[in-house]
Amino acid sequence: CPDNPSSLVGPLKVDFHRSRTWSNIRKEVGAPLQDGGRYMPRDCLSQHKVAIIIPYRNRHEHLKHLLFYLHPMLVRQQLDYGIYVINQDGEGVFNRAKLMNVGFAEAAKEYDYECFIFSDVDLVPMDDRNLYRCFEGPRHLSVAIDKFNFKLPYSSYFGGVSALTKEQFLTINGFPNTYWGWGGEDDDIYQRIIFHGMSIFRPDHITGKYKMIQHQRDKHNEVNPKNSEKLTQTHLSMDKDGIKNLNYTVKEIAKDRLYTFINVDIHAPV
Ligand code: BGN
Repeated sequence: CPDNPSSLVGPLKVDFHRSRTWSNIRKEVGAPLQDGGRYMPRDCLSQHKVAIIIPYRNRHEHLKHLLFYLHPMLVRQQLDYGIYVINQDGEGVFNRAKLMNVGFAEAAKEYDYECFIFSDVDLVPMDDRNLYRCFEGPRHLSVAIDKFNFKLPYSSYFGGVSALTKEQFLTINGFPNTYWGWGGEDDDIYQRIIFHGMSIFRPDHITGKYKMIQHQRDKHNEVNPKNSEKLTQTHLSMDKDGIKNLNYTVKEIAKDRLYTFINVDIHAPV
C-alpha cells in the first residue's frame, strides 16, 4: 500500500452523547473485519503490522465509543491490524502498565506484529491523519487532549496513546510491572525511553487532537503515592522490572468480531 493512504478525511466528528449497542456497532463498522478485531487491506499489501493494546476493566460504554470511531479510521489508514482488549481479572488494584506488557506478549504470540499502539480506552482520536503506526523512535500520539485544553499538560507527558516498535519496546525492557493504582507509570516509560538514548516523536497539535470520555475515578485505581517515590528509581529498576520478568495467568481468550478479549490475572495485591 502507498506511504500516504489516499482515503483519509482529516478532522473527525466525535460525539459521545449517542448511546450505542454492540450489535449496531458490529453492523456499522464490523463488515470488513475478521474475528478478533483483525483487518488487512485486500487491494494492496499493508506496510504496517500493528497491534492495538487497550488495558481494560469495566468500561463497556467507553469501549463501544472507541471501537466505533477507531475501526473505520484504521481501515482508512490501510493497516494490517488487530485490537486486543486486556481485561484485568478480579477486583485487585488496577495496573495499566502491566496490562500493556501482557497485551504486547499475547499479541506477539498470535501474529508477527512489528508495531504496538498502547491506548487508553477513553481516548478517541479526532483526526485520522494521526497515523497509528510506528516511527524511528517511540511516538506519543495523544498530544492534544480536550481535557488538557488541547495542550500537553507538561512537556515530558507520555500518557494516553503511544506507539513503539517491537524493537523499541524490547530495548526499554517493556513497561514497569510494579505501578499499582493511578499515576506515574507513563512518566516511568518516558524515562525508560530517554535513559536508553531514544527521543520521542509526536504529531502536531491539530493532528494529535483527542476527545476524552468523561468519567468518575474508577474503584480500585486510587492515586498511589508510592508511585512518585518509585519514579526516582527508574534508572535502577528499569532493566529488572519489565517484559523480561513479566508473569501472569491468562484465564480466557475470546474472539469478538470487533476485538480479541484477553482476561488475565496479573496477581494484584488485594
Ligand atoms: C501526572 C501523573 C501521570 C498522569 C499525568 C496526567 C504522576 C507521578 C507522580 C509525580 N504522574 O501527574 O501519570 O498521566 O499527571 O494526568 O502521578
